[in-house]
Amino acid sequence: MKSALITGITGQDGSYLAEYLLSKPDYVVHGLVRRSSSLNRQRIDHIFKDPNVRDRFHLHYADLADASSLSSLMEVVRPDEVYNLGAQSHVRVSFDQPLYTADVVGLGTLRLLEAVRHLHRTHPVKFYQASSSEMYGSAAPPQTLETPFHPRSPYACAKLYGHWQTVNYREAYDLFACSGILFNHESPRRGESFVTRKITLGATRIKEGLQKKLVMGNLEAKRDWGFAGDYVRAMWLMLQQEKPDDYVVATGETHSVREFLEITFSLLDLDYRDFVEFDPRFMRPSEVDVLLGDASHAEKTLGWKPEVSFQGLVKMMVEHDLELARREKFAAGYATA
Ligand code: NAP
Ligand code: F7E
Repeated sequence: MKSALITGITGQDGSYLAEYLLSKPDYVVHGLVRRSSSLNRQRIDHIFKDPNVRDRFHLHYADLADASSLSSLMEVVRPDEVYNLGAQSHVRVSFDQPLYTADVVGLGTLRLLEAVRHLHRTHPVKFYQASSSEMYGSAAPPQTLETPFHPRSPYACAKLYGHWQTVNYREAYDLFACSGILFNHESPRRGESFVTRKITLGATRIKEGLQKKLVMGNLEAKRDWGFAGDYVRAMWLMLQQEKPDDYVVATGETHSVREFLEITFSLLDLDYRDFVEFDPRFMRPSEVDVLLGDASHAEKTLGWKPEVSFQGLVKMMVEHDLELARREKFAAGYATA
């Protein structure tokens, strides 16, 4: 059996990656969870209910801010593959909490790499780092592996630090360490405060009469949005190659926030202009205007291609959130009946 350790297992990507690895009969999956006052395991609860996989799924308490917890965990699990997906991943929030973000995202990666390096002396380990297209920041599109980085937020600067530490550990210690530079990827499991999910949740609640307005920031920003389920396959493929490398993972299409709004509302037979209001609270001190990735290296080397189109992604999220809104409406009606 192969054993994988995932940080960020309770997040969007962690949950899809755990499912994907467990769909292979030869994987045991260990997830790092941090302590919270109430459990936040909604994205992975279903795995524990699946009799075919639950015996191969284990959670452990640790934290990327706590080096000792990471080295203890590494000794207990002795994983063959480590996927570092844990992060304070919200760009806007990173302007409010720059030091915390740098600690967890930047130094957290270094702490994990150190624990991996120590284990690697007695047990071979492969390492995946969740790097981000945010590292390109204001660099002109299309962004490729050769494009110089120009980060525009504390989050992006911290990710860039993690990226270079990953490259350096590969070069200095001959570690099998890959950095996946992933462009935005979304799903029905996307956190509610990221723009795509905020739109699909808001629009479907408006449709069901549960909300009147949707308050937004910059509608002109453009992103290369893919489906998270497609992107976790690329993470796994990177660790199955003969040599470690860095990869851009993207769809090669870019769309504005305004377009995302238009499509979402029109799927619900609504016009977004009747419901969307501007609030400067959602603007960022420095913005990333256009992201558009070139994934040709991943396509050629990994044989990876996205399967879900942009339109398919929006539809998937709208259908999911419409069902949620209908259930919320039903529950509210039931409670007041
Ligand atoms: P997400 O949904 O925000 O999940 C983040 C995960 O990190 C959660 O499980 C969270 O745990 C965990 N975490 C936060 N602080 C931690 C700490 N101090 N120690 C350990 N774990 C901690 O993020 P995602 O969208 O799945 O993204 C996965 C990774 O890819 C992140 O590193 C993100 O920065 C990066 N990335 C994402 C995208 C994208 O478009 N989604 C693109 C490029 C790169 P809690 O549940 O306890 O909060
Ligand atoms: O914003 C604009 C906002 O927060 C996208 C993270 O996963 O992807 C994500 O970072 C765009 C920005 O994602 C609102 O100004 C307008 O231009 O969904 P987002 P992000 O900042 O691109 C990268 C690749 C990561 O690595 C990150 O971890 O949408 N926007 N109005 C808004 N954004 C939000 N959140 N809320 C608004 O109301």
